[in-house]
Amino acid sequence: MSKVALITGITGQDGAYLAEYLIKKGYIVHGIKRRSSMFNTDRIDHLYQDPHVENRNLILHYGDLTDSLNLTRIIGETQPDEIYNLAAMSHVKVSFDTPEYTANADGLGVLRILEAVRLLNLIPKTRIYQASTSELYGLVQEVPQKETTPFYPRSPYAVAKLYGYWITVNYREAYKMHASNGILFNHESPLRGETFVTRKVTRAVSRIALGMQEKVYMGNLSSKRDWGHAKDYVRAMYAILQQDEPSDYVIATGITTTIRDFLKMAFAEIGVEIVFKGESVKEVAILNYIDENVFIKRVGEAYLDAFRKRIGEEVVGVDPQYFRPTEVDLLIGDATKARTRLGWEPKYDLNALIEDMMLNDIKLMKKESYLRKGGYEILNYFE
Ligand code: NAP
Ligand code: G4F
Repeated sequence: MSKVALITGITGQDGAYLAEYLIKKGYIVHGIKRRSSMFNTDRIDHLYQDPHVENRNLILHYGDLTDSLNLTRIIGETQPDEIYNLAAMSHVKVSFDTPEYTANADGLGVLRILEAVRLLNLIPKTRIYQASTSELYGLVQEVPQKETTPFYPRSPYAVAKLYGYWITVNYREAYKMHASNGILFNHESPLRGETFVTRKVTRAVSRIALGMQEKVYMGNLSSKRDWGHAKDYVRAMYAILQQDEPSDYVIATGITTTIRDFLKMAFAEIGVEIVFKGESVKEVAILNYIDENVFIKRVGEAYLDAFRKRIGEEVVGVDPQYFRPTEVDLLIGDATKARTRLGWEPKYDLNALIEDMMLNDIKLMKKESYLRKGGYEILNYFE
């Protein structure tokens, strides 16, 4: 008999990697997807099976974390062995614009799932993973941050996730549920949403190299993040639910890097050196040097002449609209507990992560540029 997993947030970055990972392990995966006016299944299209196929291993259900009745029905119908609650309004800056919705989905949504499992008498069967976050540490009280470090959330997102964290602990203690928190530090990939900083950078650097964009405007360049690869982090989620006893785990690489250095590394990936000048909102990065062999290998000879002409020009600027009312300045995790108890180790370092993201975005942006040119040709044809 195959094990059954239910993933909320299956259309997101982590949901897509986790679904693929569990299907490879022989699971039947049910996923909850919000209704939207477009398909919005790009990240899992390669896993999708037509409803008429027999013995499907991926089944999607319409649902929403703000809808208790619907969550309870889906959990009752699917009778999952494992629930991975990954759905969330996951953008920290956007949570300042939509604080009530964020509290509802990211905070109360967790309660709805726990309570559904309890009311359906599924406690002996169903194990629950809650997607908790290093944002809980916020204004950090200890460096590096580990499971025992006190929390100090700094955004409506983090405050909502704090509720999610503690209600998971409470249901574990009150009802002996196998419910665990993964306190995951930032993890990225080619599937990362386009408005998170790493993907914004790898897309912009690719577009600048291809002549599709002149400059990218950023927010706080000095904050530091502990970035890993999402592929490594979904392995940890799975390992957490395979433990005999539920518990909470920090998942992190233990290395922290500024946004400024991430930008330098992304440009370096295509053989380009940038130099930062100025301070605060006047800070800019200038295109300083091109290693032409690397540029040709990574981007292509066809783009070199135009790019060479840009030496000495600004390619990065600062726009205060991307600043947050309260910032998390430094995150760096200590994943000793995960390493010792789960045997978890990340396979990707930051260079390998950036290489993976840059290769993907250069390819994607070339395709976008080609289609755009094709689009114009078609328009001209009809004129
Ligand atoms: P993501 O790419 O933003 O995906 C979020 C998923 O949640 C999407 O499938 C989204 O659906 C879905 N969703 C949002 N609101 C929903 C609602 N009300 N009802 C049902 N589904 C909803 O996020 P991610 O990077 O994969 O992260 C997964 C989880 O881990 C999130 O809970 C996030 O807060 C947490 N986390 C992430 C990181 C990280 O660095 N990536 C670190 C720590 C914790 P649509 O596709 O329809 O938008
Ligand atoms: O990429 P970010 O938007 O991620 P953030 O805020 O760290 O949150 C992500 O990681 C959390 C785990 O710690 C998750 F829980 C959460 O769901 C999400 O996945 O921003 C990272 C840093 C911030 O300090 C931000 O101020 O980058 C800084 N930044 C500078 N310029 C920018 C920008 N962030 C964004 N999104 N866009 C910018 O232009």
